[in-house]
Amino acid sequence: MMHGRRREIRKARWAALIIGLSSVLVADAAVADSSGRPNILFCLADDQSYPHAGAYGEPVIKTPVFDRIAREGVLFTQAYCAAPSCTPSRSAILTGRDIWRLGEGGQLFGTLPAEHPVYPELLGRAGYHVGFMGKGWAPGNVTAGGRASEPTGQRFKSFQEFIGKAPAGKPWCFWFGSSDPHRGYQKGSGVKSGMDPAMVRVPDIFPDTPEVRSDICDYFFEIQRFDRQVGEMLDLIHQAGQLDNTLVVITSDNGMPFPRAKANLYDLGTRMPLAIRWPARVPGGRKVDDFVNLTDLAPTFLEVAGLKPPHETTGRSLLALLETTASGVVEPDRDAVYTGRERHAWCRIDGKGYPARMIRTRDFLYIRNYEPDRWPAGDPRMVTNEGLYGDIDASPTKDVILARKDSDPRLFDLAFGKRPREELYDCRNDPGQLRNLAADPAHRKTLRELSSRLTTHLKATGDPRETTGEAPWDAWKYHGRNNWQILPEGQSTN
Ligand SMILES: [Ca+2]
Repeated sequence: MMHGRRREIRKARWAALIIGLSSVLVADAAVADSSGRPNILFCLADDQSYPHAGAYGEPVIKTPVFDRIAREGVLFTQAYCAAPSCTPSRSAILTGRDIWRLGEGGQLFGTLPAEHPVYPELLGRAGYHVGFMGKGWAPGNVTAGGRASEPTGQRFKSFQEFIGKAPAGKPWCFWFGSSDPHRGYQKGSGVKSGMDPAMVRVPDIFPDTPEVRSDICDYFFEIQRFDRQVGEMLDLIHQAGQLDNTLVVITSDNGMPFPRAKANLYDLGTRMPLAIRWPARVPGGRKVDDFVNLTDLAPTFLEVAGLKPPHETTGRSLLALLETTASGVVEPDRDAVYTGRERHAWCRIDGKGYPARMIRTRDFLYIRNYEPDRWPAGDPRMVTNEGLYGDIDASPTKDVILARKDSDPRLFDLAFGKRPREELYDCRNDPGQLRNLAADPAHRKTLRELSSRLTTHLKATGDPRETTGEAPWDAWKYHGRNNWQILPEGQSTN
């Protein structure tokens, strides 16, 4: 866990680097690739959930850049990350592989073993000018897995520097990893900027209090900053005359840093904003309801560059879908996604994780918790940087739910309590995913079907949880700082 203040300083530095870039003309910019391969600009928010962008109808937040990409390109309504946690989600984006195929790349503060090729490396070998700025593959230890360099390519101080150094005649591929809207926040910044907290749509899982509304505004405030920064980069590409043949992707690595969101397999943890624009080949103005996983991006980037994805890839290229003129359901077999989680923060005795997998279809969410005796949000006897329940970032909203434990035990239990081995939610009638129907006889058939489908997928993709029953994750090294203490028996406040 990065200390909040240090993170703020780092974020302020990034903001300072980018502000003002739009006024700088790019001299001698690279001309388009002679073979027609597009540039690729990948913009990744840090902890932003669906539907928190203007294009999805969210009334308070203003994201004109995301909305433009959606309007002139394709807006996805059912996009999911591969894991609701920074490092594994980024490992999956970079490799196009499910987290259970990535060894130590599948958990927070792990390492990404060199045996798993990443798309920036493959594009670099194919002649692309590759770089990144901000948060790349992180947090974790790059070299422990046998890599000599960052999986996201060469680090640049700014996008201006990167694009200025792009060789003529070569396409480029850039990863912009924002640290927004990751915590910490400047408390009250959202409301102070003019947002009306009364207009905020408070998800069902949070108590509707002034503190929670303000906390959500602070989160929106940071998403808006990310959006502006992407806009400044688009201005530079426009000035270079390359916007038409640049594939622009805007999405997020995992859900909002609030209870039962980030580090959880519910929609607030896994369902992502996603918009893609590429005027040269992608008809715009479309909304697509197919279920896509962010693992689909790496094979997409490889395909537009004329490369085949490596054999181990589980994602499926989106190119055919992008090149149609269709809206709604375009490829009917994209009717489900599978995601999972292992260890997130170091917040259980002996560093144990909370292993779980899920399948999300249009109507249902089914979750399998492999160790239901463990605490899903962290052990209540373990004090971490994030307080108790260390898988959930310290926050005003977390404090409100903890303080209301006795007056609102239902929300407390949903956020922090133990969970049964199986969970089933009817997303049509319970979009907040609060009523577990796994024990409901009326849903037994659905439960069996989804359970079977999940098992089949996990076995087919080689998940050790289902194939050998081995679970190496808990024994793997955690490359973060472990600041924690265990309270004596009986001293836990919860
Ligand atoms: Ca994140």
